[in-house]
Formats: sequence, structure tokens, C-alpha cells
Amino acid sequence: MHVVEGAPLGAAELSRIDAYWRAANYLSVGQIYLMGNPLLREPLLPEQVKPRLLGHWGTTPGLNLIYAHLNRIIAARRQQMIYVTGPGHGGPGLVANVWLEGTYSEVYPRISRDETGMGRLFTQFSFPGGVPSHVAPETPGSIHEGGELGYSLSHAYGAVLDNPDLVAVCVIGDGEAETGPLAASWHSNKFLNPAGDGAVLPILHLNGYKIANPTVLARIGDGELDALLRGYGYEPYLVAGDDPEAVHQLLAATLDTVFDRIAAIQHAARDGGSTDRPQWPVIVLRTPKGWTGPKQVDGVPVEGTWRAHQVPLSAARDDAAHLAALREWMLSYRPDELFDAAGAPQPSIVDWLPTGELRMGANPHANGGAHPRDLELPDFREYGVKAGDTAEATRVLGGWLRDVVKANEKYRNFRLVGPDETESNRLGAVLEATDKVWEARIDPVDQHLGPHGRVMEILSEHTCQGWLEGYLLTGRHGLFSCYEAFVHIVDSMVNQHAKWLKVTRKLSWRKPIPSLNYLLTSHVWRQDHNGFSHQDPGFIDHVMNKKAEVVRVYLPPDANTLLSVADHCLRSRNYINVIVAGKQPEPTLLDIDAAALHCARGLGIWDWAGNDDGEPDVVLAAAGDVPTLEVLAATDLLRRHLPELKVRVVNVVDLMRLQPTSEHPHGLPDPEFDAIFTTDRPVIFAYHGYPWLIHRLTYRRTNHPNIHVRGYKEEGTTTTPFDMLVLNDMDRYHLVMDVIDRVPGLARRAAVLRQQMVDKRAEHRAYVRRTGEDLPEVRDWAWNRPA
Ligand SMILES: Cc1ncc(C[n+]2csc(CCOP(=O)(O)OP(=O)(O)O)c2C)c(N)n1
Ligand SMILES: [Mg+2]
Repeated sequence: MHVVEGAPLGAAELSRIDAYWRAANYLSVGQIYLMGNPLLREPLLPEQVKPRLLGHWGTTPGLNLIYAHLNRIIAARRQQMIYVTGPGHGGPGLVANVWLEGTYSEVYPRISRDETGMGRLFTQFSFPGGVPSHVAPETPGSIHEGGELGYSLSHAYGAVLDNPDLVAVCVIGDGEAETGPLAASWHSNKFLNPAGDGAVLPILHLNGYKIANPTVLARIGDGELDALLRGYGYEPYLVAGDDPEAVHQLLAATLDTVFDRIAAIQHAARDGGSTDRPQWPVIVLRTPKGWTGPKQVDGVPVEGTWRAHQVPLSAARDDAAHLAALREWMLSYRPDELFDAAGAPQPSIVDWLPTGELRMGANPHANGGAHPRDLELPDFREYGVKAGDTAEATRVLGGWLRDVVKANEKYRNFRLVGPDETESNRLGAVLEATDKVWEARIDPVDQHLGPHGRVMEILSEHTCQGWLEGYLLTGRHGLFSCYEAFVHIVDSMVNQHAKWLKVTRKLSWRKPIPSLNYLLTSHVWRQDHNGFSHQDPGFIDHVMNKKAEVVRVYLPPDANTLLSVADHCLRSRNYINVIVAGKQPEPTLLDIDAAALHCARGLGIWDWAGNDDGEPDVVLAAAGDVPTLEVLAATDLLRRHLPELKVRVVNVVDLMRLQPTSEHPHGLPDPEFDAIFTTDRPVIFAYHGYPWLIHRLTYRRTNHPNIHVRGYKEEGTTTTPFDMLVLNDMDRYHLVMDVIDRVPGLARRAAVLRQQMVDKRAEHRAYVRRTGEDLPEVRDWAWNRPA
């Protein structure tokens, strides 16, 4: 690893940067411990220490050190910069820095830059009614929570895509670096274009420890670590030490060098036309965990060990020795030199800091984006398919997305991400307008790879998700297309993003960000190639647990409804939109205007399919493309064999409509729900996913006792499309049996038909096992009743 020689800081600069660092450390410790006497100008009393000591000290001095030195770089170079805190548990550090630079008091005037404000700053931290212990949406300048470790580097990369003037400095915990998502995301440098994108400066914070263990990267030796980082395509710079003065000089010299290096790489690509993949710099910062904190507590070493992770003097309120040690520790930062009589930072501490929007807490990139704009969306109606025609829904969508890419090319604000599946998911038309971005070697056999593409494919769903989140959090737009079963890999990341959105909704200063849009295709019912391992519709259930105001789930039944739903989602902000749609050839059920209307309703009666004249004997409902066709096929059978039976067909596009208005903003009012689903007739509901969800959503409805749901019940294998339905009892024959079983009086009257349905299922079973394909009457079935 490179070690940069030199001592670029003059005595005055060294002293002010160290004073700033001491101030940030003082304010961090104060937040963890104190609820009174913030400047320690009086003797420290036990009751001035918080009763519950909650927070993380260990990572904080390192975060503060980096922040201090980045301020120097920003001020000297007027560099647009944001700070991504991988060890987000170092929350007090980031809050301390944005308070020092003034942003915090601008956003939260109650927390003024004086003694009163400092007292409130301390008390509110990890305190009921206050702010969380982690870097959080409440922290100005942050796009990254950091509570769940692993996503910092992919967020940082996402933020700088198409932001050529921006540098995202990403502090990565050495423990965090052990996570799968972080490990994969080093490869983001093969997808970053030095001409059109900004830069990420990863700083691996090698403080040696996690909560209770050493970290792998701290114990493999410099040689292996150097080889690892070089293997990932980076050029490592080591900053190591435990003497503040020496580390200040070394870090300053190293940052000067690496920012020169970043500028040189960008210059070569932008002005020199270089197309070589650069080796971007990475800094390895090896300083003690809990540096400047208590060296020993109760006779055991703390500074420089895992014991420094949380709160070193955990009994400060009850134990006089701990209390005295806390006071001594805080006074070691010499607060009298740092804050004036009123409790404001001394001018010398802050007069050299960047100002205005160059402050990392106030950078507009970290709050909705520097130049947010809506997407230009071509009129989806012009891409509609004629009703009755067969279409692959996602292929039709691909044509529209291609033109979305074209229409927004000049704004450079739209990206498609996915794990290697854009073409498999039949969105390949977008590749007529753009490439898949690729900065590594390109061979003649490769197709559609190039250094400037808008499509990003890496076989790491975590990295896809992280990139897209970073991109959205900085005000741009995108879509994640993924196999339905494997999107579960990012369940946990979705949780975190949903939490972020929920909290930001309550923060009036946070600007709304474009929605996180998923297109889940290659879904459970049509895994013809892959079978059981690829069959799992449970992501919907996962997402439905999130706050209603944040999540939306759409199940468009055909190509035209998919177009309408996608248009809606790409216009929206602050949501997580999940669209589930098939890619196989299927009939187009609604013309484009009817599709738009149906999607606007979210749920509706298809009077063209039923014959109920307002008095149904049974309601056949469906949500999802495959279930919808099966319901139509069942309706067809019923109308042929039991023409006197009054059938109502209902289709649900927007799953949230099923809930009461009290539970979800899209919820259908009870009277409307009762009118559509009746209050007393059986409802046979064919649903795309696990059936229990429909019960959860409708359990408060009047007619819930009569709702019978068919869906995926974890029966699957590599078999024919219709066999999948039979295996899960959602086939047309079983739906007809369900109707006969549920409609009073039918059991006897339709006993012969029911028997035929049982026989059909047996015939089907024998036929597919003999021939390998579905019965001709199933394969060739089409809805051919007049609309
Ligand atoms: C994915 C995940 N797993 C576990 C945790 C619990 N946790 C919080 S901090 C921490 C140790 C982090 O160590 P490191 O990244 O080295 O941070 P630092 O030493 O800077 O505190 C762990 C395991 C978490 N926050 N996220
Ligand atoms: Mg660590």
C-alpha cells in the first residue's frame, strides 16, 4: 500500500484541524452521556448523566477525523462532496459535525449553536422524543442510515452515477466489509464511467474490531489486504497511527494525493479521451477503535479494543469513579478552548469550514438531488396492444421503456438495474437505445456492452438495489427488474429503504425522492425452465408488512394494464412500487383506454366477462395475470354448463384497494367494497401469490367469511404451466368445483359437472405425464365471448 510522505499542514492549520476534531469528539461524547451541564463549567453531577446510556463511541472518533479533513479538502478545492457513513452507529459523530458547520441549527433552529442548543443537542440524542442513535434520515447531509451494515459502498456509487462533479466519500467499517453486500459492491468500479459519472472515495475504517471480535481485514496483514483491494481494482493508500499529530499530517497528505489522483483520472477520461479502466484510490485508515477515549476502565483495556464499541463508562451515573473518568475524558478535549462564553464554537474552530451548499450537511445532492426533475414519459397509450391480440407484457413494456430512455437521455436521470436479466425478462428493446454499462474488457462475442449504458447488470441483487437506492436518494429515477423468487435476496434492504421513506415523510425539510420501482417477472407460475427453486411469490407479503403510506403493489393482468401501471409508478415519489407481471405470450384483455381506466380504479367488475345483471350468485375475483386468465376460463365453463348461474367477474390490479380506507390510502370504502364483492355471496378469489395475504387484507370486510382464496401453496416443480395451477388447486376445473361447493343449492344440481371437473383434473394429470404438454383444450382455450 502507498504511504504518502510529507507534512502539508502548517502549524496553524494543524492546530485548527485538531481543535475541530476535538470539538467534534467532545460533542459526540456529550451526546452519548449528558443531559445537563453541557460545557462542564460546573462540577459534573450524577443526575446530569443520562439514566440510559445508549450509543456507539468506538467508530466515532474516526468518523470525526475523516469529516474534519474532508472539510479542508472541500474548502480548498470547492469540491462537491457527500459523506456516506457505513458504520452508521456512529450517529453522534455526524450530528456533531453538522452542528459545528451550522447546518444542524438551520434545519432545527431549536438546536442553536450556543450553550442552550448544545444542551438540547446532547439531551435529544438516543432519548425519548429525540433523535436516533444512528445516522438517520433526521441527520442533514445523509442519504444512508447505516444501521444495517453492508450497503454504504453501493449507495455511494449510486449517488455519483451521472453526477460528474460529485465525490461520495464512503467510510466502510472493517466489520461492515465482511458482509456479502459490501464485498460484492467493491466491483461497482467496473460500472462507473470516469467521464460521465462522479467518483467514490472508499475509506476502509480499519479500527480493528467489531462489537466483540477482531475484524478479518485487520488480521490478514497488510500484504493480503493490499492484494485484496488491488484485486478489486483499487489502488490502496495506508494511513496508520495513533499519534494525532502524525495522523493529521499523514491523512492530509494522503487526501491531497488521492484527490489529485481522482482529478487526474477524470481529466484523462474527460479531456484526454482515455478509455482505460482506472484504478481508483482507496484509503485504509488504521487508527484505534475508540481513539482518545478511556484507555482502561475497571482495570481492562478499552481504547483500541472491541470494548470501545458502545459506551465505555457504562456506570457513569451510579459509579463515582466512572463519573470522574467521564469528566476527565471530556475535559481532555479542552472545551474552554473550543467554545466561547455563550457556548458557540470559537471562530477559529469553524471559520475555515466550507460554507453554504458546500457543507456536507447542506449538499443538495443529499436532499432530493441537485437538479431534480420529473421524467419525460412518452404517452403509453401509443404503445398499447389491440385487445384480443397475444402479447408478452414485459416485451411491450420494453418498447415503452426504450423510449423513456431516449426521451431522458439528455437529462441523464434514468437507469435500469437488474441481475443479468434485462433480456431474459424481455425488456431487451431498451438495448436499442442504450447499452449495458461495462468498464471492464469487452470481447467480440459480447452484445450491447459499452462504457456509457443506462442499463446496469451485475449478478448481485444487493448491489443493484444499493445502486438504485443511491441514485433515487440523490433525485434520479429508475427501475429494478428481477426474477420474482430472487428479489427476496434484498428483503432486508427494502426494509431499510421503507423505514427511510417513512421517517422522511415526517421531515418537512426532506425533499421527496423518486419511488423505488420493482418489476418482478419470470414469476412463480411460469418458471418453465427452472422449477421449484425459482417459485416464490412471497416478496409481496414481505412488502405488505411495511407502512401503508410507503408501499404499493400492482398486479396488471395484461400488457396494456402493465403499461398504464408502469407509467403511474415512474411518475410517483416516495413509494416502493412492486409490479408483478408475466413475460409469456398471453391474450390482451383490455384495450389501452379500458386498461388505463381499470388501473385508475385499481379494482373493478368486468361486466363483459360476467352475466350477473347486478344480482350475482357468485363472485369470481382475480389478482395477477395467470389467475385472471384462469378465472376467465372458469367463468367460460360455468357459463357454458350452468347458464342460469349469475357470475360476477372482478379483477384487482392494485392490491391495496382490498384494504379498508383506515388501513391504506388506496383502500376501497366499505360501501363500495360491499357493492362489488357483495355482503353475502361466495367469492372465489384466484390470487397470484400465497393465499393468506388476501385474507389479511380483507378480514375486516363484511363478506370476509365468504371469501375463499386460491393461490400458490408451495407446490411446484419443473412442469407445464397448467400443471402448476392444478398442483396448487387454482386451475379452472378446481375453481368451478369451488363455485359448486360454495353456492348454496348447486352441490346437488351440478353434481355431474363437478364430477366432470374432477375427471378433467385426472385426465390432465395423465396427459401431461404422458405427453409433456398441456391438454389441447387448455392450450387452445381463448376467451371468445363478445365483449
Ligand atoms: C447487517 C448487520 N449485522 C449486524 C449488525 C450489528 N452490528 C452493529 S455494529 C457491528 C460491528 C460493526 O463493526 P465495524 O463495521 O468494524 O464498525 P466499527 O468498528 O467502526 O464500529 C455489528 C455487528 C448490524 N448493524 N448490521
Ligand atoms: Mg471496526
